[in-house]
Amino acid sequence: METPAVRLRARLTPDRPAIAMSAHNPLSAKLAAEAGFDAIWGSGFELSAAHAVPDASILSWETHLAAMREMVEVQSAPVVADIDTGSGNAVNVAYLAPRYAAAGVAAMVMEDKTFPKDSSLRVGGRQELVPVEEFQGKIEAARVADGPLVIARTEALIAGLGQDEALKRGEAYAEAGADAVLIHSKQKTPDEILAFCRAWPGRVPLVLVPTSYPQLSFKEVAALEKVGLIICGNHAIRAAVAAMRETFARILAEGGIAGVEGRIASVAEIFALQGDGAMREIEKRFLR
Ligand code: SPV
Ligand code: MG
Repeated sequence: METPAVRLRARLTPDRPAIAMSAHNPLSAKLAAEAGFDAIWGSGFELSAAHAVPDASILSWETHLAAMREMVEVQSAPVVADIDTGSGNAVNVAYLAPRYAAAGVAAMVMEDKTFPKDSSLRVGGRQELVPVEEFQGKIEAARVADGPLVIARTEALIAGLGQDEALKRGEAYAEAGADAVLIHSKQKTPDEILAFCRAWPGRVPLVLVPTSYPQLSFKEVAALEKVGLIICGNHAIRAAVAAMRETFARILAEGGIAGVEGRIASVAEIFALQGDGAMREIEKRFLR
């Protein structure tokens, strides 16, 4: 059966990693798919930012799940859902996973931090990890027959526990049934991640989120032959914020909207993104 998970698994090719773009609503997901990204990253950071709250388990899982369902509905690239810690223990995960499966997501990324989580990128953030065995139980609870892939994310490097602990955790998570392992780092250079990738035994593909070390190109990652998916973690919301700030400031500074006209999307473009063409078909067929 060609489920979103099956499609995504076939694209986790370490000699040519899939590239996912972050999204915070259906429109950004649609734009990412239109641009040609292989997958959509249903980012908790972006969704939290879009609600103007911290990425610290403030939004409910229902809010995140609803956003994932809406992203699946409006475009056809596989959606990789960032379920953070799974909102609790393995029991919570066992109830969440079928709901994400029903929403049509291709994969769920679950991290080994304690609930409530704090953002990995936050300076001085709370980065406490659950015991390995506990997280293995959560991975097992996340697996649904014919459901989303389970990508286990270790925060061992983020928590400052070092490469040996990160490798131990990654291997234990693959052993528990994870389809891929996301290894995250907030070092400003890729050295820590490159060392981890080279030491990784390759039982399952790795996933990287190179926000902190943007100098690492996709080509360099492909050359490692260990990474199946590269996630651009927050580029949709950062692009949107920068564009809105610039436009808003210019309108006020210029005392009118004429100056920004050629720099922003046209109303016709927005109609097209809203699916106006499809609605016209419906009108033709059914409106009497
Ligand atoms: C997210 O985008 O929500 C992530 C990636 O989990 S990071 O913010 O780098 O932790
Ligand atoms: Mg997140």
